[in-house]
Amino acid sequence: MSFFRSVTALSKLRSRLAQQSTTLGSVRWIQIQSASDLDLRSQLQELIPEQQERLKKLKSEHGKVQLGNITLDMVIGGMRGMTGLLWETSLLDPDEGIRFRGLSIPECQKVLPTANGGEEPLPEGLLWLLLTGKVPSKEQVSALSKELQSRSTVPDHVYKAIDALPINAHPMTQFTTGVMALQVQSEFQKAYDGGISKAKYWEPTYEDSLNLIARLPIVASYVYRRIYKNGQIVPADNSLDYGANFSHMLGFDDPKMLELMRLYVTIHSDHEGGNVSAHTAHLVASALSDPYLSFAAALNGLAGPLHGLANQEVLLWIKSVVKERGENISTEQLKDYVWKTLKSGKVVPGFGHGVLRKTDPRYTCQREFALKHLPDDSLFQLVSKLYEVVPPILTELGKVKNPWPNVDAHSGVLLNYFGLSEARYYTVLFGVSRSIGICSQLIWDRALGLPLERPKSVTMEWLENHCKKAA
Ligand code: CMX
Repeated sequence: MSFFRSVTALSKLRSRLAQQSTTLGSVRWIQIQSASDLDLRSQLQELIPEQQERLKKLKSEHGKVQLGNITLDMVIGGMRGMTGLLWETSLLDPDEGIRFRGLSIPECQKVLPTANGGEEPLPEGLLWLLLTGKVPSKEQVSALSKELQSRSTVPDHVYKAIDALPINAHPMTQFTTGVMALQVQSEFQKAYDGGISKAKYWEPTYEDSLNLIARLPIVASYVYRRIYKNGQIVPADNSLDYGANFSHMLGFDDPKMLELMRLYVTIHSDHEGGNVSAHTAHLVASALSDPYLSFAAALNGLAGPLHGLANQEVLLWIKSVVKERGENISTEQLKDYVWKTLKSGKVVPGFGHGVLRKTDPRYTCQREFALKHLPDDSLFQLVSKLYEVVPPILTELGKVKNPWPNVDAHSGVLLNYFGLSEARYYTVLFGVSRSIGICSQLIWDRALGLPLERPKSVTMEWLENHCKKAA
């Protein structure tokens, strides 16, 4: 796209967004008028009463409106397709993919502030968007960057807790242990013990959430350097933004890797509320467990191979293909390898999804990044070949609802290209990113006063009897 055309497209998008209604669910632009415009917490403080009213009105006027029928298939089929959660920060369309506060990934790439000279969105900008529903200005994003830096001190006992684990403990186990150790400083727990009123729950939740988001890259990079770099720590560089500083602390300073990390953290942040990690955090927090406890629980779900661990599995699987058949594997040989995996009773990692029914736009934007920055990389070319080979085979199986690649099919080869080749570590990166979406929603959970989550369960006997009566 020419410079002129992209500027025109951007200004059209800006005016479309500006014309949208003034409710939180749609995006607004803000003119900076006072110092409080630069302060995220003050912005939230202003928004909360109007959103509380909005929810109250929905409940009182439409509380009995039906949202669909629950079938037996849904109950025994992992609640697929069952609408059962309120999640404000993002919404997933099966065909289009994720929208963060109404904005698709390409739209976020166009409107969210970037680093100087960079092209990818800054994760701080996405955090602002998810929390407020407004696209932040560059000044707001840089104020938030500084605020996160000011919150990023990790107490010594956290490192000691991680050090107590054997070096070969899975990186996700070490990371989650670090998060649990951070919990010692929970503001929410302190405020609750001190008898804080319900109406104020969101305030210590906000403090914990921002502290947690700020500290996670330090804990995560400590785990990486401990396991893979003989414990040699790279100190933070506070001249850098959130994503770039994370990459720097891991030990990667190539400007393209900094861009990749900004993009990576942004696109992995949130995927509506029903996925295992987001739903777990929301459920645990509904018992008024603080953000650290809730997020640690989410990480344990993310560490499962059908969810976040799939990014590790993809790179290990791709490397096993190369080890067995070489980088120049033919299309026919690749098909055989996919069939071999399936016939041994395993899934093809990185393909399929519980909700999506088309190629994941998080895959597509990583593919675009690869086409721009590493088009000749042999593993990227293998990933491209898999895009042709795997979907027809999964379709042929006849039972796979979505044969297309998901976010995890691509991330590993990008990280590997820039030298972050330790696949077992990849889910930790996903975890750091996920904190942005999960914590944003947890703040709204408390601000909106959402109740304890407690769905009804039934036994097989109950279902049999119910079906007999219904027949
Ligand atoms: N390879 C082989 N079989 C697959 C498959 C894949 N990639 N995707 C789905 N299937 C199978 C399922 O295992 C299931 O088989 P059974 O009926 O024998 O149990 C059948 O197809 C139907 O599954 P589905 O309804 O299409 O998919 P689900 O909603 O049950 O599961 C997911 C979704 C992601 C767990 C599944 O597609 C999968 O296992 N993919 C590979 C792992 C992966 O990439 N996970 C990451 C997802 C993204 C993320 O959360 O990070």
